Amino acid sequence: ITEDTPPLTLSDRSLAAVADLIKTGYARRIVVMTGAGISTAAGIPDFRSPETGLYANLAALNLPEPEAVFDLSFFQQNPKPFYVLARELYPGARYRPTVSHVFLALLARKGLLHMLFTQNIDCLERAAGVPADRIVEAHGSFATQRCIDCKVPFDGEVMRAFVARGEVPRCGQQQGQQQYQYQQPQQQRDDGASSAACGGLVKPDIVFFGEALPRAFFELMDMAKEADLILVMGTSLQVHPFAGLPNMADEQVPRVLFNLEEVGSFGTQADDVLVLGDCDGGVRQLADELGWREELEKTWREL
Ligand code: CNA
Repeated sequence: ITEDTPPLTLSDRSLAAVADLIKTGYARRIVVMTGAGISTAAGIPDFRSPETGLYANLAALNLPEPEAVFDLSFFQQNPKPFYVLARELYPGARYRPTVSHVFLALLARKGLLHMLFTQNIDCLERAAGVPADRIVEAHGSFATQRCIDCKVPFDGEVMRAFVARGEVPRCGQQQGQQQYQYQQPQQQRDDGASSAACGGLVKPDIVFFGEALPRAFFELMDMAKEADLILVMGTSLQVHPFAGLPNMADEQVPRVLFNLEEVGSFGTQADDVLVLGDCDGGVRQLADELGWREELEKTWREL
């Protein structure tokens, strides 16, 4: 810290000082940015942790490179590896929200969550009780799906059954029939897509490499500038444009990183607090400082 460093708004770089900002009402518009690291404790591997990450596990699928599983042109040629992964990650009974997810739901319940930007596609924030209008799923999610050719949406329950069987759904298989049955296109929708089944591959609305992020991300990203406290949890901050979000607010705005490792520009600003370790542990410490620990554990247990 030099003479040029802007004035501190935290009394020191500790979770106790962060909790004070919240308890005194200074921090009321908390913006949170999350990644795969908040779901690893739920049993969902992240991408990049060596050995345990998804990319490490994909070796068995003989991909040209692990990232190919989220590459649209590869998917068009061979959608199977993606559906192996989809079966693993699919939201439902298998995975339960973590303490970190529940902490976010508490922030929302207390009217302190300005916006949650998540890169995760597992929908565990919703499952923990964060209201949908407080979440921007920056990389999409498994919540909806459509044909990659004609863009016609595909039924969620039929999709779930396909994924559970490890099969690749095609446009027109809404009834779950094994063979796609061709129907003549009947009419064009407003967006130019045909309303009839075309037999194209169906893909969940998660963002593949080279695909545009959802419109909501661009419409709502400026909310990061309105933050009076930023929490970043469980992300390597390697994927852009998401990785730029923690740098959008004014430099005086305190930022807290809950992560196994140091990432992005964390540590360069006077009010950066680095909580290195597993994020559930860090979140429990913050909950202790806030006097919310009992409520956090009870809400998590009773989910
Ligand atoms: P990433 O690049 O795999 O990085 C994860 C980060 O979290 C790393 O820095 C880890 O050190 C850290 N980490 C892992 N476990 C913990 C833990 N228990 N506590 C604290 N930190 C931990 O993942 P990102 O989210 O940064 O990358 C962006 C990709 C990953 C997005 O496009 C996601 O869609 C995608 N992804 C999502 C999921 C999911 O939805 N759960 C799972 C795997 C990958």
